[in-house]
Amino acid sequence: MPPSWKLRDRSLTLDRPLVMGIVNVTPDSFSDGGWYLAPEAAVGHARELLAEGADILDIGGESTRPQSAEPVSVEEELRRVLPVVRALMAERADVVISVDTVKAQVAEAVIEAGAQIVNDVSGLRLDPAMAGVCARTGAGVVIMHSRGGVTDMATYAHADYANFLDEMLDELQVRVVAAEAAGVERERIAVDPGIGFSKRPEHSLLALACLQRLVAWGYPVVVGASRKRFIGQLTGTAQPAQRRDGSVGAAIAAFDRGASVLRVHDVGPTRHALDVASAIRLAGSASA
Ligand code: HH2
Repeated sequence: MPPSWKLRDRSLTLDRPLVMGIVNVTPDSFSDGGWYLAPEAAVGHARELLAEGADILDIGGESTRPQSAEPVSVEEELRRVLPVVRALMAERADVVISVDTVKAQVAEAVIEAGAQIVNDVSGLRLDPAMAGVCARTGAGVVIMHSRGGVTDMATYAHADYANFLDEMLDELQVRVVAAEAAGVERERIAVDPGIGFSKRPEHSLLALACLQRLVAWGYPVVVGASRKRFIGQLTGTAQPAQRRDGSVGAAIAAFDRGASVLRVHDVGPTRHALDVASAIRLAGSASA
């Protein structure tokens, strides 16, 4: 039996890498803020990502953009996200939607509207009610490593480590243990090293280089390196939208080290690259 990830009312088979396409319904996201704030624009973008081969749509209404992330109220976040989720569910009930939020009330309402996954960049840390909502609804849960609050988690404010890998893995493990203690089933949990979150470029590189240590825990691993700052530094691209090719490189390196889900802006190119990389892996395992 291939491994799988249990979600609210279905499972995803992990026999090939999955692509999670990003739909930011925000005015201020670092790479595409404001482009898809109108519900029709976000739904149109989501349709394009599905046509390009997205397996999951990750819909978020609050940015963690470095330096300028503005906290958003529950009402405002729901006003941004719910119409998009409802319109997509009305069109295609089979679409797998993940809600990118740190707020339990937002997660609960969006699951009620049809989402399958809660993607919490705080690792269920910032809202004490979040783990309970995840446990009660039976949603799939992405537990990501970060430090600090929404306004500074994507900065270097908390990026001081004596031993980066050990500390990052220990802190993430604490969050996984807390989720399981609150009743979230192990089969519903995926983990994410949180590329760029409280991490300098060298930390992001190390998290990717040593991803196998996280993969070894046995949970599906989600990686979101798409268009992030370390890619800009490595490729000399100031504009996030210019970082597509570097992002595809990061996705392939993550897949090669065992990542199961790649969270990306550029779904089509990533899908093609992953199809080739996974065919090469399959051919290798068939001949072994
Ligand atoms: N990165 C961002 C947001 N959510 N979720 C997971 N699981 N992993 C990530 O690496 C991750 C995430 C930041 O990227 P983006 O959504 O493009 O930007 P913003 O936070 O500015 O909306």
